[in-house]
Amino acid sequence: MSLNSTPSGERVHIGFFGRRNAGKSSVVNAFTNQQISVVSDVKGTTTDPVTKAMELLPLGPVMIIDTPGFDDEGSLGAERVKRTKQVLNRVDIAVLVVDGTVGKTAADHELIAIFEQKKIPCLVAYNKSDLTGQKEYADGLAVSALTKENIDSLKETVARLVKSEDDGRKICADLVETGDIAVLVVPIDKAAPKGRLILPQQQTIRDLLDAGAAALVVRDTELADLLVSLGKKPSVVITDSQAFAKVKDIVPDDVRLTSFSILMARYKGFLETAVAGAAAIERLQDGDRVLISEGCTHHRQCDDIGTVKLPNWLRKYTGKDIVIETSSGKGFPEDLSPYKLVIHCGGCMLNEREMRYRRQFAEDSGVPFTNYGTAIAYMNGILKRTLSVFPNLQKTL
Ligand SMILES: Nc1nc2c(ncn2[C@@H]2O[C@H](COP(=O)(O)OP(=O)(O)OP(=O)(O)O)[C@@H](O)[C@H]2O)c(=O)[nH]1
Ligand code: SF4
Ligand SMILES: [Mg+2]
Repeated sequence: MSLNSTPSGERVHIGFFGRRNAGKSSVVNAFTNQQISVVSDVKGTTTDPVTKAMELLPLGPVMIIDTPGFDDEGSLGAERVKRTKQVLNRVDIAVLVVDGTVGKTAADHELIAIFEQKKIPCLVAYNKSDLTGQKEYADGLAVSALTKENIDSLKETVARLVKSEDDGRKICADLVETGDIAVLVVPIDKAAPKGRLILPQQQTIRDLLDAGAAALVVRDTELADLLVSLGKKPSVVITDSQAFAKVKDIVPDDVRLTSFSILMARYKGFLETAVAGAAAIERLQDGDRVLISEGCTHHRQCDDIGTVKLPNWLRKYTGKDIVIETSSGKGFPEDLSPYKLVIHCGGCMLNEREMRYRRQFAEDSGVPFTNYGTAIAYMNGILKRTLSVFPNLQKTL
């Protein structure tokens, strides 16, 4: 991901689904006007989901996902169908590509049922209109990947399905007034990426600027001096969760204190779940399993928090012999029943639908779900304080 690009979590994810040979990959290529996916007349050409981030007019920043056919057979086919099903947890909009010369089949109806169940807006594209000659369908569009007929209409219809991009959500702009000062504490240690800030920090700064507030970014080591030299009290101090233990003693009690990950949890709509989930740490017993889940595999931005620090803190805080398991990237266990708690990272590389799915899945499985920042604040005994910026959340504690 380049520095200036839109984070994948903020892109509208558009998935193309359907039977083998329906022309999914051909439609993806026509839709994007790029050769993203391999096309052939052999059934089962696309064996893994193909993902491509791009700017697409009139849609803006999108993530295009081509998938393997949903009717694939045999054990290998079942594996491909499984991967396609995983994609279904993160698409915002589904395009069902139907081979117009065949019409809808059982696999297509099964897909439509899944879209409905997951509340994914869906659009049917009856492909190969150059062969069928049919121009109208009651429940979809006649398109041809070959002649590009109606591909523009397909794009416009998808664009209409995309909810307006600015849905009014704020990271912290609603917590400050114009002219306020927000102090952002960013420890620069070995874990900090070279030469830049991580995404939640960049997004928070941008949000503060949008609100007309000043964002003062400082290391934990210079925080005390900065607070003394400031002419007025900052409106809020936002810290990296890892520096909580130190920062909480430096920031005066009457100054609001919170963390990037708590702000991001609220932004992504699961702060209340995370707060309730953190309380489960108190109930952990010897031999209990805890799943620590990271949204990316590169481990660059979050370094060893999930693999080393959190497990150590958990064992130290509870004094119990806890079994820690980890998952990373797009993978997430299909069975959460062995776990007493899921602690998820900020999920900055995952889109909201995927995070919502994981949270919902944990809830459906009866497993408490929290995130790094909330868990760390809880174990530091300052969760209540970090939530004081959200007065209506206090009662959850
Ligand atoms: N005539 C015609 N042929 C098409 C059209 N779209 C796709 N095809 C042909 O249909 C065949 C399958 O196309 P693909 O795009 O590979 O189909 P797919 O759905 O991605 O197939 P899998 O990856 O195997 O699941 C290829 O031979 C394409 O050339 C179309 O609009 N018109
Ligand atoms: S581990 Fe999670 S929060 Fe950290 S960079 Fe990856 S997706 Fe973002
Ligand atoms: Mg294909």
